Formats: sequence, C-alpha cells, structure tokens
Amino acid sequence: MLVNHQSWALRSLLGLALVVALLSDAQVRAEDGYDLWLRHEPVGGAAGSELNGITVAGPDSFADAGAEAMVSVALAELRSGLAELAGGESPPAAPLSIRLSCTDADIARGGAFALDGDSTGLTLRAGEASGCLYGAFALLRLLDTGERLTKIHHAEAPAMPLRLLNHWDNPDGTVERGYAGSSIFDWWHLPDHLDRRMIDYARANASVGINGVVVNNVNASAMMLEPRYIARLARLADAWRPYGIRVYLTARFSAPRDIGGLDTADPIDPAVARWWQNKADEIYAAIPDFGGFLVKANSEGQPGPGDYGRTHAEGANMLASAIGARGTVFWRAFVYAAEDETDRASQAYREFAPLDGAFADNVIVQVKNGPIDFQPREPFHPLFGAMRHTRVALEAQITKEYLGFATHVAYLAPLWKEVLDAETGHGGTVASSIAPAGMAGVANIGTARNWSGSHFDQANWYAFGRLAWNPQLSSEEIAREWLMQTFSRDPAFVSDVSAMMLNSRELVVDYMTPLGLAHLMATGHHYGPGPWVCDLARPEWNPCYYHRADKDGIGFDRTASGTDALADYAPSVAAQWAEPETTDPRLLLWFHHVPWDWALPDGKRLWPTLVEHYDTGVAGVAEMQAMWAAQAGKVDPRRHGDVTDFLAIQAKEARWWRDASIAYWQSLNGLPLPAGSAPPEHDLADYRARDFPEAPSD
Ligand code: BDP
Repeated sequence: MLVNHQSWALRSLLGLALVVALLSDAQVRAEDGYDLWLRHEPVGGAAGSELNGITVAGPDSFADAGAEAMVSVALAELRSGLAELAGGESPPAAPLSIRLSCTDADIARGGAFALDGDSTGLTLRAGEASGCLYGAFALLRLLDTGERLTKIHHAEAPAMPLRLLNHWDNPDGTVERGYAGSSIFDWWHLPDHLDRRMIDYARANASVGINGVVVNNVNASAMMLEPRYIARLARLADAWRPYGIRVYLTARFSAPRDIGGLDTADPIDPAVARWWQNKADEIYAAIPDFGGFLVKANSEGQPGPGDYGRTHAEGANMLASAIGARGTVFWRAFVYAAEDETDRASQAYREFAPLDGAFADNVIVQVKNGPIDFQPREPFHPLFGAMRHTRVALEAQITKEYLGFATHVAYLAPLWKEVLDAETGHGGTVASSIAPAGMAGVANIGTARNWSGSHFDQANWYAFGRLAWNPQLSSEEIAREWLMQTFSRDPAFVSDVSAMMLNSRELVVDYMTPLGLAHLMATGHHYGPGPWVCDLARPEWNPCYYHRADKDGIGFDRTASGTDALADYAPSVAAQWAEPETTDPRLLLWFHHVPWDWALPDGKRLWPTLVEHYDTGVAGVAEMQAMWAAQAGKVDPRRHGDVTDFLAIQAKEARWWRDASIAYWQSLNGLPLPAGSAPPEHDLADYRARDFPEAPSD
C-alpha cells in the first residue's frame, strides 16, 4: 500500500511538474510571430535589475486631449515594456525613474526627441507629444538591443515628414499583391466593432515612426468615399490618433461620375470641383486630421484627367484645392499609357518632368523607386532630383510581388538603400530629394497570424519604417536590431542571420534577374519565370519586351542608339551608364544590348557569367538553409520550423528559376553550359507548360 501510495504521489508530482512546465512554457511566449519586434525579452543581470521597480512619470498638464492620449500611450508602452525587460531581477534599493517632458522648447516639433540617462534613471524630452511617443519606442529598442538605461544619450529627429503605408486592400477583403491572407480592415463590422488588431497594428507602425496609412487599393473603388465608409474610417482614425497615425484614402478619379451622379469627372468642370470640395468637407467633418488622398490616374486602365484632355497637374490641383491646407494629395507617377510606344521606363519622366512647378503646394508626386516596376533590381527613377519645384515622395513595395511573395527570404533594406543613397546628379541623393516629402511603402500586411505571411517579411515592414525615419541607417544596423528584438540577442545568432539577410536580396536577383535583366516573371501572378512570354496584347506586358534576347545577344538598349531613356538622367549619372564597357555589370542589360560573348570588365564573357549568377543564387539559398538549420535551439521551434519550410520551397524555386531561364536562353543562343554547371532538370517545354491558377493575389 505504502509503495503504491508513494508512486501515486510521485506520479502526481511529476504530472504537476509537467503541467507547470507546459504552462510556463506556453506563458513564457506563444511564439507565432504575432508580437513582431515588440517582444521585449528580459535583459537579465544588472541591466535588468535597474529596470525593476522603475517609475515612469509623465507631464502634469497637456496642450490638449490629443496630446494627453498620445502621451498615455507612450507611458503605457514604457511601463509594460520595461516590466517585460526587467524580468524577475531583484530591484535596486532606490528604484530609478524615467521622466517625460513633452513640450520642451529646445526640441523640434514633428517627432524629435532626446533621451538622457543618469544615475537616477533617464529623461525623455520632446517638442510635442509625438516625440514622446517615438522616444518611448526608441528607448525600448535601445534597451532591447543591449544599452544600459543610465548610460543612454541619444537624440533623433525624423528625416522626412510623411512616412506612410499604402494598403492595396479592397473593400471586399481581398488584397492586391497581398501574400499574408486577407485585408486586416474589417469594414463589415466597423464602425461598431474595432478589432484589437487595429491597435496592435498601430503600435507596430508607431514603433518605427510610420505616421500615415492609406487604407485602400490604388486601383480604387469609389465606394470607399461613400458616407458609410467615411464613418468606418473615422473609427479607425480615432483609434490610431494616439499612435500618431493619420488616415488617408485612395480617391478614384471618376468618383463624381461613379457615385456622385454627375456625368463627368473633368477636373476643370466647376460641378466636379464642387463635388470634391463637398466630399472633402464631409470627410473632414468626420475626421478633422484626415491625411488626404492618394491617386492612381491614367495608368493601367484607371480613370484620370487625361480622359478629358487635362494634365496630371490639373487633376491633382483640383483635388488639392478641395482639401486645402488640411491635407495632402499624393499623385502617383506610375503611369504608362496603353497606346504610347515610348519605352515604358521613360513614360513617367516624359509626362511629369515638364509639369515641374505646375503642382499645387499640397501635392506630392509619388514615384516608384525604379522607372519600371518594383523589380528585384532597377536603377533609381530619373524623376528623383529632377523636379526642383515639386515635392516628390518615394514609393517602395514592401509586399514582394516580384521577389518570391512571402515565401522567399529577401530582406529589402539593401534594395531601398541602393536607391536612397544614389546620387541623382541634380545635387544630392535620392534620400535628400525626398526629404521635404516622404516615403510610402506598399504594405505586406494581412490577417496572417504573423502579419506578413512569413517571419522574415516582418523585417521588411520594420526596415521600411526605420529607413523612412532615417535613411542614413545601414541595412545591417536595421537587420541586427530587428533580429535582436524579434528573435534573440545571442551575438552569434545575430551575426550569422544578419549576414544571411543582407545577402538574401542579391541572391534573388541572381536566380531571377541577374545583370540588369527585369520583368521576366510569368504573366499575372508574377511569381515564377516566364522569359519566353511574348504574345500579350501590349508589347510592354511581355517579358520579351524587356530582355530583347535573340540568337546574337540580350539586353535593352536604352542609350541614344536605342530608346534613349538614359537621357532622362542628369548628364553625370547618364555618363556612368552610357557605354556597356563602363556600366556597372549589375545594370548592364538594363541599359545595353550586347552579344552573348560580350567581355565584362573582369574579362569573363557574358553567357558564362549569366549562368554563374544563376548558380550563385541557387548555391546561396542552400547556404541559407544550412545556416538556418544551425540556429535550431536558438530560435523557438515553431518559428524555426516555419522558416525552414519556406527556405526549402525557396531552394526548389531558385532552381526552377535558374533552370527555366537557362533552358530558355539556350533555346535562343544554342550555347553550351560552362564546364561544371548542371544542365536544367527539365526541358523548356516543361517549364513553359507550368501554370499556377491558385497563385495568390493574381
Ligand atoms: C504593378 C502591380 C499592380 C499595381 C501596379 C501599381 O502588378 O497590381 O496595381 O503595379 O502600382 O506592379 O499601380
């Protein structure tokens, strides 16, 4: 009996221990990616102990209720974040304190802040409430990445005023080019019910300085301007205001006709102008700090002023006058007309450059980073720096439409840095040219539990915000701080995985579009390879339009002997790309058509070099897999497993891209593979026959 009793007690104890272990495991962290980079793992040791019992004190009075709400968010974030960072360490005998002063006349308004630690704790000073909000998140980031509270001396100010996410979300819940599930905007239950996700989303944005959100697709439905949507939007605006986020809408240019009962949307028609004026007034009555409109006009079938023989400036200015000083009109320069034979890379420049100076002050021309379309690599858009009398913002695509969706690891900070750091030849860099305006990022966010569809794509949301705040940050700094907050502070982990991230976009270029090739993706979904596609109605919809390969050579001649798109750049920049011999090989086939046996600066021939790039891309993904496998144990099993699975898909698909591309080029040039390079696994017909009706977001 005794024995039995003992074993029963022992079994119960063991059982209890197991339950406790499981529970505490679950409580420690449900690591499914939902918490993004806002996890705040305990820092441990003396650093943790000085955070324990810390007091956080805000100002006693506020300029207005809005400022008070924003500072309350800052205080709440600090209190909960600091408690998490402190963990279970024992508190110091005299607890430290953090003091917030959010109306400090010495600090600029618009989000700037200063953090100064001392033996008693730390002071956070800001010129206005938003600075306290950003300062609070910055302080948590510094602590998360290993700084000691009492030693911090750190000041920041945003490099540009407008830092927006553009959602390509439709009112029916679908997301154009969205690979992370459905739209996070629950229009059906709004305004009566606000999903908690709307707050977590705002927190994440505020933590990286994003201060505006366009909630609907650039291919817009006019329905979004109807009163019931304005009421729904007002609920979001109220929820996001304490996080410093203003809401914007994409305005469909034909709305006066679509929903306004007019028979025209001609911007110079007084009835049309009046309709927009009334619409703007109606929106501002519901949302006093409404940010403004984004417009895609006369591009890819969207309506616009061109339908009435008016210019983009006439269209934009009419909307700008409806909004007045209350907000901004972002007018997209992503235009190419169906009937225009001009090189697509030149169309926006040729249409917009002559309009410089014609736009109203509250219009910003929003320009994609490259002259064609979010390709894995493009030169910077020639409009940057060229419009001296117009504010120009940069549009980046965070969602990876052309870089393997959410499946492939491709850290995009190096792509954006390449553009931001480029000298425009007009006196300054792209980053300096957009400083008076800002950056817009096409969001990669959806209802996926991890928000972005993959764990590593969270880094692109994060990096976009960080670069819009400060384009001087390096891709590496951003990768390292993101990793430390999102996964682990283990130095070896951070060093190995940041190296993997930094190389990842170049690997995608290698296996998809090396040496300046572009737009070789399959029709519609843009996922896999389709360099052979040449039968679509418009020339510039076809990959063959972009590579121009035949038995003799490959590449797009954009010099004076070709389309002369090169002339859109300032002379000093154009000179770098004028001759194939001196063009950076990474952009060679973007600007030049050369024979297959063209000698590159290193003496190697084009064809074997092209194949080498494909091989590098495939081998690089295998290295990423091995490197990631070695991190097992340093990362929670769930996220480790998710990434492992996606890397395996990426490895298969890198091989697919390589093989299909090589098979196609060989069908044109008849050249043998360089020694040691494996032949494509299948024949060209096999690759050409592949079809993916189930590809997301086609
Ligand atoms: C293209 C996308 C298309 C967008 C368009 C745009 O394929 O879905 O509507 O860009 O930016 O790359 O307007």
